[in-house]
Amino acid sequence: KTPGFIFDLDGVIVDTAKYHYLAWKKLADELGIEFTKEDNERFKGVSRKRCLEILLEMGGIEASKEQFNAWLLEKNEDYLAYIETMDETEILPDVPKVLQYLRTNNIPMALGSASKNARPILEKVNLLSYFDTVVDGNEVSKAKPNPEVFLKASEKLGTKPEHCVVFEDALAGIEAANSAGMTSIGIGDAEILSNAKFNFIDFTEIDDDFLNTLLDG
Ligand code: B16
Ligand code: MG
Repeated sequence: KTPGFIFDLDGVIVDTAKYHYLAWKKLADELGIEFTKEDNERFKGVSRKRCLEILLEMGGIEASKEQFNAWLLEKNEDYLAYIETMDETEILPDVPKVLQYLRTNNIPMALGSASKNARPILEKVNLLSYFDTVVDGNEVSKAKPNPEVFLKASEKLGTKPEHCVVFEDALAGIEAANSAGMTSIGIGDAEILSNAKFNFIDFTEIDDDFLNTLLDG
């Protein structure tokens, strides 16, 4: 059996959280809502729509459907302006090393992200070609911790969920991987991602020996 490897995007492959933060902060300032970096933590792995709902709840603001959609659009346009100039230098440390090792071993790979902008970001940082399939926010309706995004990725890879390995930086993402019956690998603070099967600060800690243990099942 060949395992399938599934990667989250933001916080695993690139740090787009800082651009999401700037775009949300700009909107929050306009609406007179206080929004800090700590608040932004709650937005990680969460869909754009749900993020705006949370922001408006924080400010006690009720919006019509039209107004809600206009703010969603505004946030995304600002975000797109921030990521416009992204390039390879924004790839998180040692990610290409791991992707290259897996490719050399003919391991099927998928992206599993809540972002509707996942594909253009992978193109900008020149990593799209590593992925056999991309499952992103345009294809899923149920947000993490619902396992839909990862189950879809395993289906598209043709790999059973129990043979899939998921790299995630968000608690909700680890929960999603676990409830899909997949091997979860937390990237980031092990205390926050305490429900992951394995934990690493980043990909510099992941060596070929560890990957081989995953490949052997
Ligand atoms: P977009 P991931 C998530 O990406 C981000 O962590 C989250 O902060 C963001 O709101 C979400 O994508 C939607 O992004 O506005 O581009 O559709 O971590 O699931 O790769
Ligand atoms: Mg993430």
